[in-house]
Amino acid sequence: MRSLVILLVVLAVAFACPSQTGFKIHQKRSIQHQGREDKPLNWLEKGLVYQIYPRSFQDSDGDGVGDLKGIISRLDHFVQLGINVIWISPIFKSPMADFGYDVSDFTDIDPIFGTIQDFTDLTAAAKSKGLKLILDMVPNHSSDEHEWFIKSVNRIDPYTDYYVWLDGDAPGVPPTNWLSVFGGPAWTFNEQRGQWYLHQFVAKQPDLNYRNPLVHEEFKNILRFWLDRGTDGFRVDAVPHLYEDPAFPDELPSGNPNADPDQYDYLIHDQITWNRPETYDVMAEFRQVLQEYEDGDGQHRAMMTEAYVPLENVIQFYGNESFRMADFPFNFALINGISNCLYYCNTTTSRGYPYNGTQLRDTIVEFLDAIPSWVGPQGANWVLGNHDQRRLASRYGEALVDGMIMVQMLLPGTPVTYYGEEISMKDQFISYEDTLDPQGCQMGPDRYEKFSRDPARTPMQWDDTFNAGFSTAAETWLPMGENYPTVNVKLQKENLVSHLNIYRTMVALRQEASVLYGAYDFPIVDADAFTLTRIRTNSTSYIVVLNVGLEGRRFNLSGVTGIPEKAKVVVRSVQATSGETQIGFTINTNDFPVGAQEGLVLSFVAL
Ligand SMILES: *[C@@H]1O[C@H](CO)[C@@H](O)[C@H](O)[C@H]1NC(C)=O
Ligand SMILES: *[C@@H]1O[C@H](CO)[C@@H](O)[C@H](O)[C@H]1NC(C)=O
Ligand SMILES: *[C@@H]1O[C@H](CO)[C@@H](O)[C@H](O)[C@H]1NC(C)=O
Ligand SMILES: *[C@@H]1O[C@H](CO)[C@@H](O)[C@H](O)[C@H]1NC(C)=O
Ligand SMILES: *[C@@H]1O[C@H](CO)[C@@H](O)[C@H](O)[C@H]1NC(C)=O
Ligand SMILES: CC(=O)N[C@H]1CO[C@H](CO)[C@@H](O)[C@@H]1O
Ligand SMILES: [Ca+2]
Ligand SMILES: [Ca+2]
Repeated sequence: MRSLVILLVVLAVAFACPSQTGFKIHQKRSIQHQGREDKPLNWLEKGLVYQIYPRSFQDSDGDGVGDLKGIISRLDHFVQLGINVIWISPIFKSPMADFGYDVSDFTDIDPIFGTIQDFTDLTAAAKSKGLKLILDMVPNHSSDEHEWFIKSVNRIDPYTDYYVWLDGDAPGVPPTNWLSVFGGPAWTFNEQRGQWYLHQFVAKQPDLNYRNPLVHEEFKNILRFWLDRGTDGFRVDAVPHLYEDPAFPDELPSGNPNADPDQYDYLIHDQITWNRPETYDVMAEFRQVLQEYEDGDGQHRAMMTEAYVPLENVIQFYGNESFRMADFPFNFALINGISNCLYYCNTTTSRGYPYNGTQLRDTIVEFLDAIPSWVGPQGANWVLGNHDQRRLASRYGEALVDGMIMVQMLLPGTPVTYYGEEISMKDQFISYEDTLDPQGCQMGPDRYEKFSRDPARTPMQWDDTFNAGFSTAAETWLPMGENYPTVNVKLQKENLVSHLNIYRTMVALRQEASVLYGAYDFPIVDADAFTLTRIRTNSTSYIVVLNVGLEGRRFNLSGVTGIPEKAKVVVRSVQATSGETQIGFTINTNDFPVGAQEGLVLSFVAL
């Protein structure tokens, strides 16, 4: 009864929104979708995307910062885990005011990461190992040290209008009340030009002017530059911030009691500085560039868009049936919680907490049901963490990590892994003195902990030697995670019962026909239980049984469509201790135990 009430609330919210092209909520929530086996899946639909934060992956030259040569030396990690797509956060030339998200030359590699030659070596090495490479494109802004900006300050054409410049209302008064995402005004006065420039992020990240068609051409050429050098696609950053209302109105207060007047959440941004409809046109232009290359050699090129916007707007990034735009817009539902949580709208909820079973199911179903039928469930994607969020193990608690990975890997659609998730790395406490993230620094010593993204960006923990094998430097750019002597790749490889081995098994299961194409359903769900089946008749099929509760319980799956009386345990969470559910055992599906916060994957030939 309780869950019925939630269902009605969810539907009411969904129906209250204007209906959009391609956006549809099915009335019926119990699903038995069948993937289409007649439609071959491309490498992204079949694959798994792994996000590398390059400063923290592997340092090759002992300066304490990760680099491209370091990544090359670690490519076998992906091969061993069965990962086929790597996405690297920005590696372009940058003064590093926002650690690479402030680009001063979009067609060069920052010396801290290496050279164009290193990049060429990386693409060649990746290709030889069957890995696809995705670059992170940052179209909303450049660095203030970019040549375009310097020329724009000096009104040198054609750069004069490459950025968003305005006169103030009065001397010292910015043109609008707009706030930067990282806090403080979104406008900075430039003495030389005698005007204010817009920056939706830090002052060193001036917003490019997308009302100027030349800016579009510049960016399309940048995409071509990297496609010519073997890049397989792009992840496009901060998309909802591309356009601003051309009338430049002030924004209204949100009334959010948790936001100070200098904090982004203090104002409502929708349709003014954020989430404007023109954004989709730019993404369509970007897709056309990818299509040029795809038409040239028949190889798929991928585009993933980053947009923390309401679901109905997220879905529009798929485009329409005659023009597929993004391969997928990132689905942050498993980070943000259910429904329409706006960008940083509620830091408490967006930083997440363990779900109950019904909530978890509703969150997943909401996204799957919103995907247009011409895309199909294989066009979904599931993000559990990234460099802007608390790590999975810190958000859900370590005990739930394996269960969440099981769910992520068996859902239809592409899993996205943030580096370190495969070994369950945790957030590392970092003092204010050691804090580097502008989002943390901007907030000062009393508030930085809530905002700093540094804790989730500490170096990859490879082994138990000095600096976890990440670097030989006396000091790494961010401190190492303290738990690296016990939480690292090497130990978890050696230990049969480990997060890494569960991760690897799950990646392999994802390649089974029942998981790529089978029907999915959530047969038993309540406050403490979540189950997901992937069933293909007469084939090896799977069920994840996840107990999100704090006490052990027994399950009875008799009556669940397709499940026979006996099934085999193929994976279980590291903390599992029951003698009844050891890996490889055959169990009776009508009565078996699952411990607190434990996940179990059973295999069977579906009836
Ligand atoms: C599909 O999207 C493209 C690109 O945005 C647009 O040009 C086209 O008109 C759309 N087609 C339909 C049928 O809506
Ligand atoms: C944010 O979420 C938390 C947890 O659900 C809630 O207690 C708080 O009131 C919310 N804050 C706002 C401003 O909605
Ligand atoms: C699950 O959590 C939601 C949100 O906190 C709550 O409204 C709901 O009652 C819970 N459901 C159950 C079955 O406990
Ligand atoms: C499954 O196998 C049975 C027995 O061999 C056969 O009768 C049935 O047609 C098969 N079903 C499918 C969907 O292949
Ligand atoms: C499992 O459920 C079925 C009905 O769905 C019931 O007949 C059976 O007794 C149950 N088994 C156990 C061991 O509880
Ligand atoms: C997840 C992500 O990539 N977030 C980025 C969004 O854009 C801002 C500004 O470029 C970055 O600071 C974030 O890291
Ligand atoms: Ca280095
Ligand atoms: Ca913008």
